[in-house]
Amino acid sequence: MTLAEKVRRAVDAAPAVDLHTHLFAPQFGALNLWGVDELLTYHYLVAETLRAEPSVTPEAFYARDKRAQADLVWEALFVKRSPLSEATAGVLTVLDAFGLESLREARAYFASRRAEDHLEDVLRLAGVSALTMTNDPGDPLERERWEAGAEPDPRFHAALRLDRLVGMDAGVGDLRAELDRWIVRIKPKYLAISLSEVAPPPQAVLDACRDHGLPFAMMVGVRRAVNPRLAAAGDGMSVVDLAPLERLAAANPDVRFLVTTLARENAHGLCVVARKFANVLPFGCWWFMNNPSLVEETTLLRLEMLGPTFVPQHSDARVLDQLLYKWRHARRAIARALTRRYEAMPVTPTDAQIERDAKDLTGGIAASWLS
Ligand code: FIX
Ligand code: ZN
Repeated sequence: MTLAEKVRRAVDAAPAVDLHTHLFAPQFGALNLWGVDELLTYHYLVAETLRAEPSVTPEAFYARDKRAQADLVWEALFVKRSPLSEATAGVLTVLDAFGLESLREARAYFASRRAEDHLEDVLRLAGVSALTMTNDPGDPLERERWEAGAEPDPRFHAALRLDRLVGMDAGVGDLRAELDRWIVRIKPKYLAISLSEVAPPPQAVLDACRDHGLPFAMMVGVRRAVNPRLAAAGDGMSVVDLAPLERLAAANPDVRFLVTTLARENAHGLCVVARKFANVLPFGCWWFMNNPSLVEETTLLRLEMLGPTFVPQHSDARVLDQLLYKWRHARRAIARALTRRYEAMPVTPTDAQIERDAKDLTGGIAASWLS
């Protein structure tokens, strides 16, 4: 077996711990999305469809029901054109994993599945042992579930998302009391926010993280609603200044920061910050970075600058079945980057070394930050 094959096998076999998704445990009812129509109406594909078919206005697209939107996406991106983009390739990887060849066959298959069985199959096929949700108490549907006493499947960890809670118009009187209340209720593994620029969070957030021993995740570089007509598909990105992150990490050595950036241009700078501050963990290739070429490039860069002390990828899945493609594709890119680093070593790594590194990178390091 070649070195590349050994690494590929080890990375494929290593359980993934998914640090950031938008999935919900089955206990959240309709918030738990799965099936081919959900896959096809993923906002990445909506953006690609509206680009490929400019005669369809965003308003006309969103006026259709979900099944009709999915039909349009299928026709535009899979029938009239070859599915060459990463998001379209992802749909094909999912269909292939279940041996499905057409939209019709896929719809019949998903309609025949029981949610519980489907969850087990997807987690097993994707090799995901645990994942983190994005839990927003500002979302009325979600809030209702938590307040009704939802206890999520133990493989689904909670993460308290603060975008709305600390937003300008949140109207939260006593933020610290509100944070404590939600931390006790949902038992999050970390607190998180998405930002256009790195900005220090309110003191109450840092204090809550410190007192509860929870990391604070910052997802940096998103510019919301650059094209509001596209709704969920309308966000853009920007390159950010990472100096405020250095100041934040230096001023709060007892708080752990999980950080991901949206711009390719920030990947290198984030590695430099992480070299200076052990309380900063670079994680994942977020959203517009989640392309196989960029995942491989970024993982190689991080290995070169940090060794195996970062989390190469999270899925950001919104639809359960996406775990299959996001992890399958990420594993290939991670394995390629790891192989290149082993090839640069003067001695061949042992099987045990390869296995250890693969496990650390796909799940071990993420798990240690979640414990
Ligand atoms: O803010 C986030 O967590 C983003 O990942 C999402 O808002 C975004 O819509 C997404 O799904 C990206 O993959
Ligand atoms: Zn996300």
